[in-house]
Amino acid sequence: MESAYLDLLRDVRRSGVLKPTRAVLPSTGKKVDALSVFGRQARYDLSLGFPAVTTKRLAFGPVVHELIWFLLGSTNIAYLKEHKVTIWDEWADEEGNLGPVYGKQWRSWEAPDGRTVDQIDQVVRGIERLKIDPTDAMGRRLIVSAWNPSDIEAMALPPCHTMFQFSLTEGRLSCQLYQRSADLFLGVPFNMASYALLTHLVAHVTGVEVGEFIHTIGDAHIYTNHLEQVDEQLSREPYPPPTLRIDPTVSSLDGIRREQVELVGYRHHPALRGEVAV
Ligand code: THF
Repeated sequence: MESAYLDLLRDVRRSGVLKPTRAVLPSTGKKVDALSVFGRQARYDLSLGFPAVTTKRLAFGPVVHELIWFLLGSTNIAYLKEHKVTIWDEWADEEGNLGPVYGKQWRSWEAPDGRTVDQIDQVVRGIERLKIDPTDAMGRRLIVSAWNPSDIEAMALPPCHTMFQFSLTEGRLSCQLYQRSADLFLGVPFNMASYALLTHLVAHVTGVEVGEFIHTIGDAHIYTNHLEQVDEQLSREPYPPPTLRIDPTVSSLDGIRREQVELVGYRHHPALRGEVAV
């Protein structure tokens, strides 16, 4: 299941170009370099299992909470803090605000005339229409964009997951993400799980089966402070993937709770720690 991920990790480890970056390590305050390639794609067939990495421990709880937080439309880390999720702390200001990041753009993108657009709701309604009429105009327009050029400067960090598109084909829902920048060791296992979970949830509430998650990446990199961990990870043999269980009473993307989704049969190698570059 995770072989596409491991192949990409191995590819960048072997043939990435060493480049300086803008990011610093909080522990040293120094800039960190990365091995980097440009333009890659990995595919995961969600009908075969959930793409949680097994070659290290995936912190699935934080993945679920982060996605619930995006779906709440929130851009303040208060919800994450309440649930002891710290992954956005480094970017928040003193009040916990991140500016108009994912939650804002997904749920209430501001139009020039003052209306707001709920892109997630539009996608769900589009899929409902496609179930009735496969020729509906939404067929190739099931798109959510977090990249809002006029809001970028107000964001703590311009979105790494810039846009995603769903496709409903023969009753199966696939999702393709375009990620402009991907921290292969720390972020990508998280990101894969997050979008796979979102695809499962959207399929669940619209009553369709899951298809593929397709991860298209712009700059795919390994920070040099993660190289030892990556070598250890690449020496490990993956386990069979877990499956995802969603509480059958979940009927909407609004109000989903952490306990309503779980990984079943998640067998994994020990955790590998790494410091996040900010
Ligand atoms: N910046 C960088 N450099 N890498 C990223 O992955 C990243 N993100 C988000 C925004 N900027 C980024 C933040 N998401 C972790 C995971 C996701 C993050 C940030 C940090 C992390 O440290 N994960 C650890 C611990 C998880 C835990 O137990 O809480 C891990 O081992 O997975 C990409 O979306």
